[in-house]
Amino acid sequence: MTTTLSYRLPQKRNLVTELPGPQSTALAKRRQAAVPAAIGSSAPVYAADCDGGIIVDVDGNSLIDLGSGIAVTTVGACNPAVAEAVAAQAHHFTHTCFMVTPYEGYVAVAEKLNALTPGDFEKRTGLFNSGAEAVENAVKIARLATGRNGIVAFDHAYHGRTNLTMALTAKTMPYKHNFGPFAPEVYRMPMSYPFRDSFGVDGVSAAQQAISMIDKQIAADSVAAVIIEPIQGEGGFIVPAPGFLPTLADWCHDNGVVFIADEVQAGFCRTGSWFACEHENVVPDLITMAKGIAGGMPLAAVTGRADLMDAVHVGGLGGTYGGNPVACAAALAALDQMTELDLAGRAKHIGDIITEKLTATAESLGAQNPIGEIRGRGGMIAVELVTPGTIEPDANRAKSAAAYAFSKGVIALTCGTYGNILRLLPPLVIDDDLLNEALDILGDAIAAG
Ligand code: PLZ
Repeated sequence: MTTTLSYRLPQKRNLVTELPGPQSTALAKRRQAAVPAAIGSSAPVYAADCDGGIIVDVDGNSLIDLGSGIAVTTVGACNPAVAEAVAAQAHHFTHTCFMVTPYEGYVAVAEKLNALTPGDFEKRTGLFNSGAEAVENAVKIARLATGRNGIVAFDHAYHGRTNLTMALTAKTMPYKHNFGPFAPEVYRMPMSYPFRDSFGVDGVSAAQQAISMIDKQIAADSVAAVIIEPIQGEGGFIVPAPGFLPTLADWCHDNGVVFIADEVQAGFCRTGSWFACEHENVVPDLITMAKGIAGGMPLAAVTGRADLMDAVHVGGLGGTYGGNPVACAAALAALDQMTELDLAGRAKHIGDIITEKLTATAESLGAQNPIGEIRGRGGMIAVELVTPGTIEPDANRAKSAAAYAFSKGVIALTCGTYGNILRLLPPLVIDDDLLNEALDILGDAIAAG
């Protein structure tokens, strides 16, 4: 890599107490009395400081971060350019409400996203606060612009926790269970999941099956939009087989259906390109974005074809905080950092390191190897754990491997419909040595069962 990364905190794992330590345990006690148990934490040490690939907790432990706060801190959690932009903006104004007194930062973020997203047609961008809110707005726009109601989502999909996005999300526990009734006119189709479905790497046939089901169950002229994560996140870092996304996008195009790419998790250099749909040259009509966009500040966006976006009546979209000026300043700095530090290039480099190391782990375990598949792109890699010699999901192994890694100071998240996936999404500014150390520990964690 040509870019040199610099850090404020030492990029070294260092444990000085058991995890969680006494200070974190004391905070957990206060939390228990103040915060509902429904809101969980997968690595329950309380953060005191973060930089690069390191999270320092309140007891002085330094842990290695392989989760980026669920794919958010792509440029680091204290990127100096972001921190300066946030402070500078906060000294002038933290809020006016773009719907009351607008400001340049919002317009500049919109211009930037219109230029960065795929498609050489005229675009518009609306800014919101969370991934779920971006998805809600994309659906509103698609319905209004087409005059149709039906929305197609996929098996294993995750789109959020609001009422409409719960309806779009596939998995009931923990996201939907007993939270219904859900929004109507949402239809679920089979996803291409090469490791598990009968189509394997034949993405075109997998898409044709979904299309024929859409035709039979809904009819194209009742479908407003197809929404899909180009690489599914919470569902298990599922990369659809080649041809799946382009075939669906073509069908949408031919039938006046809005193709929405939910890039909330996979966007912003995470997969080795600005957006995951670019790997197959898919050009969505609308793209939803959040997470990595603003270096950790809450911001989300819908970018898409001007004719769709401008179909909505004046006043039809908005929200008090949408496109907050501090978040916009952070986004402008974070997006510049992605280019300056070549984070798309670093994502590929990180993906190569992870894949090579975990492949070696899998080989070293011989007949006892529980790694069914290592997949993903760039800095978004999944390890799917199974009973050795089968494709039977092994959720316990994922749980115990994550727990083992945590006990050694490595934060690794799990995901997947079957809960059997370790997902790696380190900050893209993680140092190579630190990443390698984390992977050694993760290898031991997987082997330990
Ligand atoms: N679309 C593709 O990945 C958020 C959820 C964590 P919000 N994923 C992390 C959890 O358990 O709540 C996500 C996503 C995709 C939409 C969303 C929703 O984004 O910013 O969490 O609303």
